[in-house]
Amino acid sequence: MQYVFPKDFIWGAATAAYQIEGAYREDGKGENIWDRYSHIPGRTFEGHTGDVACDHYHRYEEDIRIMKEIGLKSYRFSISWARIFHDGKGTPNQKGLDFYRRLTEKLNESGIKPAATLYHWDLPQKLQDLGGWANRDTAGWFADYAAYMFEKLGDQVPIWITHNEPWVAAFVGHWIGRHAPGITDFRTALQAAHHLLLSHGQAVRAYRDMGCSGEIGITLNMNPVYPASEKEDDKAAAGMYDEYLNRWFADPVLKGSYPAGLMAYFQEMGLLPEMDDGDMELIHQPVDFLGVNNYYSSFIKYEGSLWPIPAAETMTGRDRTQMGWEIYPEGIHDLLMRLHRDYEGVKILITENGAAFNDIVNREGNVEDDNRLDYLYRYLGQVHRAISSGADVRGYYAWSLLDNFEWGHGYSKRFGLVYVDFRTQQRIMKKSAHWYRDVIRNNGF
Ligand code: IFM
Repeated sequence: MQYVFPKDFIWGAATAAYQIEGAYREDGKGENIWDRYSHIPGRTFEGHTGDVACDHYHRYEEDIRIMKEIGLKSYRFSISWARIFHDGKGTPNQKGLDFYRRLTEKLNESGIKPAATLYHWDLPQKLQDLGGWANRDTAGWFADYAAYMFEKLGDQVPIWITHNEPWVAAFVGHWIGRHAPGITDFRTALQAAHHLLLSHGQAVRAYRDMGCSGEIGITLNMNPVYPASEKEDDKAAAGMYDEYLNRWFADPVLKGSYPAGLMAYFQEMGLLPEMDDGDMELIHQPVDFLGVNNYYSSFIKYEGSLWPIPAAETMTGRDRTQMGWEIYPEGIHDLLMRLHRDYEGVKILITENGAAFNDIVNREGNVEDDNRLDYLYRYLGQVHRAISSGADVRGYYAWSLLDNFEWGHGYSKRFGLVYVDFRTQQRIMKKSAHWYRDVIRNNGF
């Protein structure tokens, strides 16, 4: 074998509530911002919604059987806040909680470690009506919900993730407007980003105060950032883009401050978010790990006119996945080494990595997704290379276990190791899932 991974390496796969659960108004679940947004005509591909998705809410037992067949050591899923608190706060919904207890108990019985994300973009709509993440109170309501989950599921869940990709929640949801709640205001996005970070800190503090015995961290979407050319403008733009995409979240969590360059720039532009004394200390709680989601790399050119960040991603001509994301496996190596260098001692879980391709079921009823298998093979090879060079990577979760609702793209992009026929809900393990099963069995490939 060429690549042997460390003993006890966590091999997993990931999903998120809105993308797979369906049952969107069952058993007392409240409306969330993705329920609302996906029902607005024109917001998602062909009007797709997560109303049914993979129907995982009813089929979780079958899905756990598949996880067992693949041999997953851990399963990363997210909890739907509005299933637990219909209005985001107030009286908890027992039936919603029961679902996650059934799920996590079954996972543990099956020898699969649950890794629960508390927020994967599905804010209860009632809280959005009160200002959503732009409202500072939302951070406190999130911490209350988090503490409730720690109390009720702490005995079943050893790995907790406060937020998934707060950059996307803040900037794609509140500036670019291509995700719920569909706002297009940069100042609101920066304020939302600050409150997302604050809510992370408050939840971690609650976890510690409650004396919970598991591990807690946050998951960030991170790309290695390279200048598109040797030009000074491009180099400066790449530095700024790195502060925006990676460091705006990683620095406050791991170092207790926002990156200085972009802080000064936002100050000059009059864009700084409102913050209170003590916020940065609160955000800077010791975490047990940093969750890293990486799919591609950013090659940045200076773009004078692109307000407010005068930097833009550019293409380099490499092969692309169905998302249009260029395949550059060395990027994940560079990213992991950079995190190892810049955030000393950081323990990393790769909480997402994977690829969308146009899968088809062949005459034999199989899905021969060699392109995805190749992608995973090459990226995992580079993860191994980073580990060999000292990066402290403890686990890897493929995105995704199942084909699912890919946000604005609806069901048109398939990321799963397992194919889902959305008309019949039939599941088929793809060739990549069979390969991944062998990787897990051998702890390498
Ligand atoms: O599907 C998403 C997931 O919800 C968050 N990270 C990126 C994935 C692929 O776009």
